[in-house]
Amino acid sequence: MKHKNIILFTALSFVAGFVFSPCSGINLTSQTFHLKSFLQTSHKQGFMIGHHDDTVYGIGWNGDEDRSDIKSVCGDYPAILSFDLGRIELGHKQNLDNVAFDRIRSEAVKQYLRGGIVTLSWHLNNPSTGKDAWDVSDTAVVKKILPGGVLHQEFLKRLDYVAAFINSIKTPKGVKVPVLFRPWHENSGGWFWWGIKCCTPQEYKALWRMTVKHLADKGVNNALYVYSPGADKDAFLRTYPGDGYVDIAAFDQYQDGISHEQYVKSMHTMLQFLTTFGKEHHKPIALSETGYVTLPDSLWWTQTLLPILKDYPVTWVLFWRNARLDHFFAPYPGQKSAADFVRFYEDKGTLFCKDIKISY
Ligand code: BMA
Repeated sequence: MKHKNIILFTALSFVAGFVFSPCSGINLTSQTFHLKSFLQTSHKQGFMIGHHDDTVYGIGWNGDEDRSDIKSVCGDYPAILSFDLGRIELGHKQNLDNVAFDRIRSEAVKQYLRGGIVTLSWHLNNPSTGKDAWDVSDTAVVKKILPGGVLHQEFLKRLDYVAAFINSIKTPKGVKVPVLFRPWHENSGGWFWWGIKCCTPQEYKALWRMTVKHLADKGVNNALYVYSPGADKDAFLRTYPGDGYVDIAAFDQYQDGISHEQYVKSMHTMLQFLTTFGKEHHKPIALSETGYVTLPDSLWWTQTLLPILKDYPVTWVLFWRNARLDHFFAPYPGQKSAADFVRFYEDKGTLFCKDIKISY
């Protein structure tokens, strides 16, 4: 009975131009609701390809218009473009990787208008020490920013900058662009100030819920929330903020620092777990970051990644940034795995920008 009410309310609010999300109690814009519906079933067509900072720089270029290393290699943009909001919380004009927020906004709009999807991560500075996201020297930092903590009010102002930015991503016609917001990621590791070294599971969940609630209070109705700890199923469950606060269940796992065998094993373990979890909790699942830095294996795409993913209902797979010759995760023209990436692109299981059709 309750379920029927939700459907009815959803239908009514859709007519009114927004859609109530039974998850977080947020009135989603109709475009965001469409994206959410699309993500429920898109895995039946294949998994979408994503790349961080894809259209803002790559190997041997920076700031060019309409350029992308992935497009240069295979002829199409990724279905998902990822950008980072680190330092927006300080009111800065550029993020931690020197990409202007105005540029991120315009790239997000372009991606939406070409029918693609945008995701945002947030490597924010440590609000207690003022150092970067990797500063774990104050193990009480999360406690300090939660309600009742000495930095709580100050931290809400940082969240306000995020809300203002997400609210500001609009097409020339004034349509708010839906985004997949992925805060507080890789918390099962100890390298970020929101990770296991600096908060209890209860504090982490409180931080997550506070974030979702505060952004909603500030009018953010164009964000879906991606929860992505590391590849550790116990840790995934330990800090899961709850079905009402998460739209997509994901994880990050790289092949770096581990053997090929360890990578394959860890991916299968996590994907099997998430497949069951996703079905039980009605959440799409994703591999929100993966890659093999500098791609030393020329057949990595079709011999390692594709065989792992093909049997799971994975919604998207995202590769990290092409920052420099010792820190890139997608091929560029001439790179030794480029030919194999074209085979990966041609495989019917991979979805790039032109392969997806979202009825926004
Ligand atoms: C990390 C590295 C950093 C970068 C950060 C945010 O994984 O690539 O160099 O600053 O992501 O993009």
